Amino acid sequence: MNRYDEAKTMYAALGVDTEAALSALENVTVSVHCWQGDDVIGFDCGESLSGGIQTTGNYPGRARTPAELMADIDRAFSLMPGKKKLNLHASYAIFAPGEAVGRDAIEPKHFEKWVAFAKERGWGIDFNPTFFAHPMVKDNLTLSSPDEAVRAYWVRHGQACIRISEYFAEQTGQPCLMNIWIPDGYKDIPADRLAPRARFKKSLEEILSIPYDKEKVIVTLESKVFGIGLESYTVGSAEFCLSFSAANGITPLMDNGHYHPTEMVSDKISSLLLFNDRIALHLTRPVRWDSDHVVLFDDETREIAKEIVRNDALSRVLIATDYFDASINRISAWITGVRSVHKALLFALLQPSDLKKLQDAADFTALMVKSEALKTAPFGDVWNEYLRRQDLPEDYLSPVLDYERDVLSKR
Ligand code: RNT
Ligand code: ZN
Repeated sequence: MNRYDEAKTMYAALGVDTEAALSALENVTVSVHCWQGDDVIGFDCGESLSGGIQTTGNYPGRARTPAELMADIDRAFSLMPGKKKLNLHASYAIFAPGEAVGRDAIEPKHFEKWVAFAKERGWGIDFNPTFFAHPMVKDNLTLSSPDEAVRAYWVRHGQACIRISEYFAEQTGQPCLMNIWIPDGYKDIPADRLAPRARFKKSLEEILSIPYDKEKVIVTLESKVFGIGLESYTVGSAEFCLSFSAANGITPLMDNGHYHPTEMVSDKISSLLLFNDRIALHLTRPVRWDSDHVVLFDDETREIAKEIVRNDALSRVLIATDYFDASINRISAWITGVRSVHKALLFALLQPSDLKKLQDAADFTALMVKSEALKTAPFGDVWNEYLRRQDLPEDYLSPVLDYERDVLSKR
């Protein structure tokens, strides 16, 4: 008997159908962020990263051009299992030589190369307006700025991004999730917390006022607790973003690096599922702050996956990755994070359904014992089978190091 067959029998004894788990996982799409490849720099204005987010490390081999980033995406994505969407930021616009276009004037044509790239590979595209790392961010403010010229500039950027998102959906035949996140906030205690939020509200209403097909463009809004240099006040707080989303029929997005360290996104998913048809996630790994470390197969990632699976919400939770580590091989970082998401989902799919009954029967003794037993069930053998069925190697370090030697080290 091979190891998978043995694992299948062992899981069956626990009341788990490994075949059902494997086929469910094959149908899950993960939206993979492009920005792990180049430390969130993009191609449109060459500004260093700002907005309270930070990439740390200086590992050689960063992608510096669209061609390099596309090559790296190909190498990394080909070693990730499952269905993928490509998640782009507006700052990854590709301009013709000498062309200078403000972020408020970008058009679908600036993303034609990305569309061709995604279409050839059968991927959908998700999109993000880029409200950071740009000279029009004034005093750390964009959509909440009291300077009307600044605020209006970023409203036009948001509107331009809706049009580009619609173009992505039309071209790829898949809806485009367009996520709005702004860094706006204050380092120190503000004198007025209301007016910036009122301006943000007005700006979002203006962005959403342009006509667009809501079947094609799924607008999401991402909240945050604080950013580096913006410690005292964040305009787009959790309460603001949840309330705005509910009031305006858009979708809330939770990034699990955007809460106080003892607050868990895994605990928030069920509440949002009760009040939203769909919710969206940015999966990351915060270490003491929103540090955007590579996602690992850790407790909270598993707990988030369990909440999605056991609430039967795989089709209602739109899963994206969001991390950026520049201190290790970026291709390896990319693959490790996405593989970890799939691992966590597989782990969740391998939970027996009768655990809920133990809770209702107040049998917390058996619940603890059985949950602990599952941690050492032969999960690795089922995971390896999942990879085998997709023609993927268990070991991705060797191909990544080959690529580093042949390509990255020559940059
Ligand atoms: C920042 C947010 C946001 C960004 C990306 C690059 O804290 O998480 O989602 O990481 O848009
Ligand atoms: Zn995020």
